[in-house]
Amino acid sequence: MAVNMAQETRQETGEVPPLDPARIRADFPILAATVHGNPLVYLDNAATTQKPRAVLDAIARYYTEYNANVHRGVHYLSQVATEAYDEARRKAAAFLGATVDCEVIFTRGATESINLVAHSYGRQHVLPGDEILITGMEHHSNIVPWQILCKESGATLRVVPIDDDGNLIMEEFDRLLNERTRLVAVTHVSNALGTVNPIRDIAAKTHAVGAVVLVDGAQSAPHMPVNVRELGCDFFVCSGHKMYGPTGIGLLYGRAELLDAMPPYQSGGDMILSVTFEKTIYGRLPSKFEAGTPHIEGAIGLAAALDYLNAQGLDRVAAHERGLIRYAESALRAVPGLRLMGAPRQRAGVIAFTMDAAHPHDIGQVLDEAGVAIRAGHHCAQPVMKRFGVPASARASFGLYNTRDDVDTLVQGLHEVNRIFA
Ligand code: C6P
Repeated sequence: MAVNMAQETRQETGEVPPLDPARIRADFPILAATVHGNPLVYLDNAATTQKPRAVLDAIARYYTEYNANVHRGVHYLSQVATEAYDEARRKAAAFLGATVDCEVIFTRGATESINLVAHSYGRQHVLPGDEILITGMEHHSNIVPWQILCKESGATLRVVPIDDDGNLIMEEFDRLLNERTRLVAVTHVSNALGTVNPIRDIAAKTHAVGAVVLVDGAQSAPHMPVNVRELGCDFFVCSGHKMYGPTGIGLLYGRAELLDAMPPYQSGGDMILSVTFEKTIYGRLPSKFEAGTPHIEGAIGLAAALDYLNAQGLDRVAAHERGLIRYAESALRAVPGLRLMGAPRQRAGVIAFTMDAAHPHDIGQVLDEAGVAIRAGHHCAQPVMKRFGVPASARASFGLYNTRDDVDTLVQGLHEVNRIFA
């Protein structure tokens, strides 16, 4: 309440103070941890984010105060749990800018959301001779489901290449998009490069040829305000655990008209209106796509995470992280023998690099000794590694609680890498 009043006053005066990472850090118990005797510096936020106390408390409250199954019981606890679960969907819909709540389906994460669209929309609409267009910077989760669909349907997978800076080559996108294209699947932000893609432009062009666009928002939703209607996308997917929420819960946004016409992805309890041995009538949205007991705790925890992000303000989160990334880019460029992977026109969340002196796994290990958590490897984006001619990269990824001190500790660790290996 206090936060909202303060925000309202600031909005009235037009003053938007920057995020205060020190205050934010106090909300995340794990950030007080030490690793190998050093304070934890957590720079692996693209893999998963840490959780604020508000999320941990919301989950504990569910289990200690109103644990029950949802949409099934007439008893008090079930009604309270159902209200909390439905409220979580309302919050998720508002967070993404959906027109109606039932356009948001709870899934296990971005991966399951993409699989749902590939299996349901894809099998219904993609025929032999059709094309699906993806990009050269997709995570495996936004490649493999389309590959499988193409194999099953006789469609062709086309790939928009990326340039040396890690930007999409839009002239190639224009060339590859055509009247055979049924669906464009594109990441909003690359998890391997940090590139922010021009989704509005891509969506407008995709619609002009009569196709639909799925946006993989796993790496954008935690870092910037997202509005699916402003982006103009037909489907949008993201993962709760990358947005300061629990693992095992994610979102699929789909335009109601599209979701309504799609067949179920999985079947079972809670997704039907009636069942006889002769015939089943499916339930309406969103239950048609949520067979079985859902991840109730996950939805409630995610709603708490969205409340937390909203209270900070996504604009302020984006501004804070932009500043941090600029600072990190110039600090990393000053490390001898270090090469940044790509220099995208617009970057969010992620900076990846290689070093002459050491393999990314060795870099990761030396940093770990210093308490610094980064990711080393192919980041489930092997085509990006191939494009840049490396087997792997080291990747620092940022969240709203990271500070310039974190970057300084990272850079110190990289000098140590040079001291040991160079
Ligand atoms: N990227 C990373 O370290 P899931 O696993 O379903 O929550 O998210 C999959 C996924 C989809 N798209 C993008 C752009 C992603 O970055 C990810 C997950 C993590 O980069 C784990 S591999």
